Amino acid sequence: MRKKMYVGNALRLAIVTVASLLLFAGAPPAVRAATNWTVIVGGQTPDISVYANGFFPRELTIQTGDTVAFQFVGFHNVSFLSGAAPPPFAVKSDTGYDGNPQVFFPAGTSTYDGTGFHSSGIPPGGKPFTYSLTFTKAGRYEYACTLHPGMLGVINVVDGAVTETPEGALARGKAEQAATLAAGTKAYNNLNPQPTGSSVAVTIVGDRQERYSVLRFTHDPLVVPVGTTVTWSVSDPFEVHTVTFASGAALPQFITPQAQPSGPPKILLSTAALTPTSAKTYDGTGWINSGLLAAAGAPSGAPSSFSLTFTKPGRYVYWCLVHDEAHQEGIIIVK
Ligand SMILES: [Cu+2]
Repeated sequence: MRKKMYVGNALRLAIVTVASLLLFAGAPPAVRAATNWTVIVGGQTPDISVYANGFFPRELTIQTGDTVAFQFVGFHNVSFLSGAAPPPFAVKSDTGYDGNPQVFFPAGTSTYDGTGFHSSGIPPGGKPFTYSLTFTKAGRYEYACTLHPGMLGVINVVDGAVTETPEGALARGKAEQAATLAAGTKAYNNLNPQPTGSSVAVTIVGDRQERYSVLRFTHDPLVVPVGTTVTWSVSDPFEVHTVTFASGAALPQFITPQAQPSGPPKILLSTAALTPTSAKTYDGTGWINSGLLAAAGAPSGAPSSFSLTFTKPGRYVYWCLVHDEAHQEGIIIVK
């Protein structure tokens, strides 16, 4: 009797279990697995003439608990400021200016609930770099690259279902990045200023909406008569630049990490690059430097233009000391 009852209970349990499986077979799972998404950080043309200062896709909607892998292409950071002001790029030191550790080094945990300062820091050189952050609370989160003012992205985190797939979002990001690089390339191809009378204006361009910077001065060598005054102006919202005639001298390295007895290295900024010279004319000799130039209204407060008058025929090469590794080099032929 006792044994029979046991068998009967087991049978009932089996029937209930099968019935439950049939009942739930067509329904969605109650708990969705956390999903990984990709955002591309930056981008560049093969010759680095055009630099993408954007997050691709610009805006992404994910579900609470999902992780975003920020995949770096270039010199940027990913910073979630939670409403705080972006940290300045440079801080004053005893010897000059240092790069701000808050801009250069990682900060915060690997989860984000809409509060605190979380940053990737800059990518370590020479290898692919990905920064991953898991979003634990619903909300609309703006984030920034604090190296490039105005380089912004948005992660929307929702508790409900999302319609886009990670593959779809990545394809959208790649298409946005391609459009940015195409717009920048078009701008670069049009950089051929012509002298008007005894002056010529060279504009260093970038575009906040299209999210590019052109890391060149002119597309072709600039040809001017002796006595011409060239005025360089920065209208690129993202970058700082210099106009530097070294007359054959070695170019200083703009950023030099200096190891410390403990903790992270100091980030030394080149005093030679930061310091403007006073000469107003150039005859092919000596060190001429604009110091940092930035678009009007940029957070650095740097001047936006620099002028130089060419007094002797010759072929002169000049550089931006911030972007010389990206080959930001210009040529002026004075006849
Ligand atoms: Cu530059």
